Amino acid sequence: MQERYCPQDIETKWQRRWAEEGLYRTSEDASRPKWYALTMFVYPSGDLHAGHWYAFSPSDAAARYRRMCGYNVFFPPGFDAFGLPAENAAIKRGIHPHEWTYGNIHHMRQQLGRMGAMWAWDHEAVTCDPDYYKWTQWFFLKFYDAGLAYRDLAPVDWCPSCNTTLAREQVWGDDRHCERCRTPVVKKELEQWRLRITRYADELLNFDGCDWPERVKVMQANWIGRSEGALITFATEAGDAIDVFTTRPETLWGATFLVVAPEHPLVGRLTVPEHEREVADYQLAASRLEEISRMSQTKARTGVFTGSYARNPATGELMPVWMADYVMMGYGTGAIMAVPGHDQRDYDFARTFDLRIRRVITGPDGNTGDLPQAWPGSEDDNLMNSGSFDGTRVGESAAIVTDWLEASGKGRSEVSYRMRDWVVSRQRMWGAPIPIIYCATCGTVPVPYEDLPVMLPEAAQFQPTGESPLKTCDAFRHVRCPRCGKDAERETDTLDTFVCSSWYQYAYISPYHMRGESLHADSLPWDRPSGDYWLPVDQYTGGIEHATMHLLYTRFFTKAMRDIGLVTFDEPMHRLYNQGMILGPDGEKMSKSRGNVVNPDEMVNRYGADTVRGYMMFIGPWDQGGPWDPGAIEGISRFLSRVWSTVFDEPSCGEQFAETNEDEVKEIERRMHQAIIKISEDFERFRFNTAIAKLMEFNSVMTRAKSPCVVKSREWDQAMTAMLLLMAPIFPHIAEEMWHRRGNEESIHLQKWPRGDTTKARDDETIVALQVNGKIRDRVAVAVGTDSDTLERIALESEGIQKWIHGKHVQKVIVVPDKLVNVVVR
Ligand code: ANZ
Ligand code: ZN
Repeated sequence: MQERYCPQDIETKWQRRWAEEGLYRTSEDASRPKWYALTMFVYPSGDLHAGHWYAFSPSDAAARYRRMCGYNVFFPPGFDAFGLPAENAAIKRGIHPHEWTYGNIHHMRQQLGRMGAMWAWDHEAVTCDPDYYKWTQWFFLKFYDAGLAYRDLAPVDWCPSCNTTLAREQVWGDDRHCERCRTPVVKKELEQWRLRITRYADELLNFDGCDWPERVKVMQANWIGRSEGALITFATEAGDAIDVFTTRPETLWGATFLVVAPEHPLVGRLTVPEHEREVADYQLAASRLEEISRMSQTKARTGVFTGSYARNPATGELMPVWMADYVMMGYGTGAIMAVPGHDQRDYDFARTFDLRIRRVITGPDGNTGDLPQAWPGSEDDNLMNSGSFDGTRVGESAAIVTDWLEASGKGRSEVSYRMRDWVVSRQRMWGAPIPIIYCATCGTVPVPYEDLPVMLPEAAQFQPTGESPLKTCDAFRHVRCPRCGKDAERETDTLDTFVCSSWYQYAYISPYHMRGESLHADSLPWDRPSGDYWLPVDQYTGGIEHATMHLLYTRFFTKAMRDIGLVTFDEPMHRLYNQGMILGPDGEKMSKSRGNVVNPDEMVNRYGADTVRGYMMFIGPWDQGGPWDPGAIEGISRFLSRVWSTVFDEPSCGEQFAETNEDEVKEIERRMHQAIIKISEDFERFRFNTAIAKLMEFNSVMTRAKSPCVVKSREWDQAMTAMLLLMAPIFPHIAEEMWHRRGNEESIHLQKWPRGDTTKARDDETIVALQVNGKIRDRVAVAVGTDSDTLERIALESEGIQKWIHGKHVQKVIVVPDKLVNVVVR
């Protein structure tokens, strides 16, 4: 009698042995194809929660499967370790963010270890290590040298009472108040560093080489938001030019007023004295609103008249210039020509303020009457009230009108993008300092590559002053200008943490490459031959919440790196898979306030890591997520105990099974091949839940077949081996333990994935339905592939059929091989 399955003992034992033997240490091996399996790294919040397990354990199973299929697999871990929570914790507890972060990392490393994943720990990367962020800064300088980093004004959320910028998480409530002092937040323009992602807008819309979920591509395309249209210039009476971007240049004759954004640079010049007060009040109110609510279709239209007029270049009419918050400064030119007849937002605005509405597109039946609401028009309608363009089909009109605008110097065709250049400045302390120095004589001076990293100070004060501690840290701020040697100042903003995570897949290749060494412009952040071997990423797994920012930024980084000459490929990750979200037992998002958080540590203590892993993968299709089910985890636990006894317990049956039954062992072999084929397919498509269901079924088959004789057969032995191999990616510890107890020396994780044989997997008997005049009267078991003549004879001789055809005339017999025989009688 073997001992019972006790996960706690075997899991720590194997984790220790795997580490000692370096089982998951990874290195280049030209003899095997490589597989770079990347899972989105963690923020070191302090605790690994159920969501992390839900993301990582299936990623690990997929990586392990690849490894068994013969690939040299690279599956590195890391920490996305800069960011605001560390700074808040520092203020709250009076410790340095460094201390808080590294304490959490230490704890989470243990937790990640207990998962039993094949992490390549020798490649771990932590973004807040100086040997990591010196490269983040190096990238910034490379981008700066390539003209991809620049500084200009950009809006930030600003607390007028704390006198500081706020991160998105620090702005609370619908009234958008400061988290610290509750003062309403305003938008303010600050000098900010940006990366020129818009240079790649068109290329980023091309997803060749991305085997990615459709919805991620759609989300990125929407985020980039490419619109084709025209830029049209309107001259004001005072001689200023207002450019507008429109996607409907053909509606120019219907433009009856202009609207500029409250932040538009011309507002000051446009506003006549008697409107100044009103305009200023409106601008302040607008600065308190989020873009989302300004753009809302349902929000009541608000705005103020500036008192100025501009001339419509097509009709020559004077049009009033208004200012309203439904026009965004960040899109197009920040000014629009309002066409109330054909744009609903403009229509509502015109109705609210009693402005002119002119129809310039006919209706479906040539209708030209007044409009009860905006009429967008369709391709086959015609222009009207549009001078010499009357009667032009709407479908062709944009191109025709744009040509005319260009020929007459009133405008030109233009492509506009929703996406802006990426603002990377953060007025925060716990981030990579932007390596720039400002000198009164030399201006903006990049820190020389040799001087990297620009280190974060250890002595900064963390008082809730509302200012970045870097700003008040003189030792950090005061510096000599690298060009002229005079006193100068460092940039005190740090980089957005999305910059750190845009290149981490490259950092993993040779972590802390050139540790402690000084850098040069032509250094490379990884060891060249290693990069040539591993890059790019083959399979990326992670949450859909990163569909736009992170996944777009890392694509941008890769394209910029290619143009700088660092890599030769265009896309960072060939394949992407987005897992779903694990919910609390109540079906709601897990959260401390709801009290529905499942603590994976407790579950591991109780059931063992293999059960928790298996349970995570059994919940349902991985991309769908679902609620935690306390009952179902018991089910996985029982399954593992059952397999254990299938493998080790003595068969309990008596003498009647003294001889091996040929059919029985054939059945075992067949079921084994079926399991291998099905489970392999499931692994290819991340269908872990059905893979586990198949394992359960396979185990039941084996339990039923188990007899003293059968267990001595070669087929039984093979099937047991296959069972353990098939389990290994999902249940790495128990599979390893059973593997060794069965007398194997080498780790199961170094074995080859079993091969399924489709011929041997074929069921060799099938049930054929026997019918008389379409009604089933009998069933027989026959060999698969029995020919039609034989089937016909079997049917006619069967007792069940005989009864029904006795004394009748058989008209014809229809045979569908392997399925049915229908005897038609009269
Ligand atoms: C005249 C017009 C007539 C427009 C019409 C639409 C329909 P998309 O498709 O999203 O690119 N627009 C331009 N800049 C804007 C800004 N900064 N803030 C708010 N709205 C802006 O939208 C382009 C259209 O949105 C432009 O075309 C402009 O209105 C408006 F029957 O110009 B249109
Ligand atoms: Zn200088």
